[in-house]
Amino acid sequence: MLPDSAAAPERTFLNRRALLAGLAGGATLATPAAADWLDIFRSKPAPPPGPDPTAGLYPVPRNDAYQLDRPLTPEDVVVGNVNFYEFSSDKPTAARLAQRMDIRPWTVKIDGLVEAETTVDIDALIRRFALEERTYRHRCVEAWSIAVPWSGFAMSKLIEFAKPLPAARYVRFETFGNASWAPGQKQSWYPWPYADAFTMAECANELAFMATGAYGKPLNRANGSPLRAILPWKYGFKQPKAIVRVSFLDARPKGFWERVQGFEYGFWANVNPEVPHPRWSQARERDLATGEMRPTQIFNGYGRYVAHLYEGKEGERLFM
Ligand SMILES: Nc1nc2c(c(=O)[nH]1)N[C@H]1C(S)=C(S)[C@@H](COP(=O)(O)O)O[C@H]1N2
Ligand SMILES: [Mo]
Repeated sequence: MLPDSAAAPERTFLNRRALLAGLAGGATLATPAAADWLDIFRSKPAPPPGPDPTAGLYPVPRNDAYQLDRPLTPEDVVVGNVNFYEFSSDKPTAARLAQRMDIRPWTVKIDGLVEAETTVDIDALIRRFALEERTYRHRCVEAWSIAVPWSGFAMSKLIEFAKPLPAARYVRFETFGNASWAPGQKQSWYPWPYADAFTMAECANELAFMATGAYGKPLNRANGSPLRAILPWKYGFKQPKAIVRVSFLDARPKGFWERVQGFEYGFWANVNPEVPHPRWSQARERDLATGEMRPTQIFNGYGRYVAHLYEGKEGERLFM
């Protein structure tokens, strides 16, 4: 077994940077680390997942307001190739190892600037809201894209339920911390747990969504079951998976990737073909299923819903 001390943080981080610097346009957030490959051999088979207590709620009626300009990505591609650094930086490995997660019982803590802090059981939370299906485009900062039929509820309903105080300006969503499931969380140079945040206005936008399912069933663990944030006009790294905590804050927190590499990943992270990532162009995107290249659209094509949120903010690093 590779002791964690064998991977000195700085050294590994520098290696990773060096590898990335060598990748012209072949953009990934990081490169599979030796530890990931070791973990494949070490890992025990996942325990058989128990029946999901919300399975009977799906499929849910589709909300036709949000139409795609491309075919839905096949389910096996979306479930089998994921970014979930808690498990691995290699997409199929992460998808496989994520099946280890024990997602019941599961609670979500609501804290910070709210009338009363509370912890709510996920099944009670999911059953509070009428679930709907929405088909959304998803654009990863690594320049690949998918189109997914998510099930869930508007983020605004969760915010309403939480009863924030008027002083609340930002909402932060935090992923679980449990290194016994998630070997990536032993990589101490990452600022675990994964988290990211949005303004109250972004959360209130009609597009902002909490996914509890996809493809007509409960969300696969690999895609962030039992609860994941979706803001489809932003790069995918602004969508924490497997959420355990929702915090209402008066100061803007830094997200996971902003903390790892703030010169490359910022707070707003709105999809924009004209603002290149420091290491690659964002002008086009690769369909994760077919390899087809498409031009990337400003706000991932959702400008008519969200452009107004950023008026007057031109002085900020808006898009990365
Ligand atoms: N907890 C957690 N959430 C995460 C990530 C992660 O590594 N950990 N990756 C993000 C990134 S970069 C993207 S593109 C999307 C990917 O979602 P998918 O793997 O379900 O397609 O999840 C986001 N949410
Ligand atoms: Mo991403």
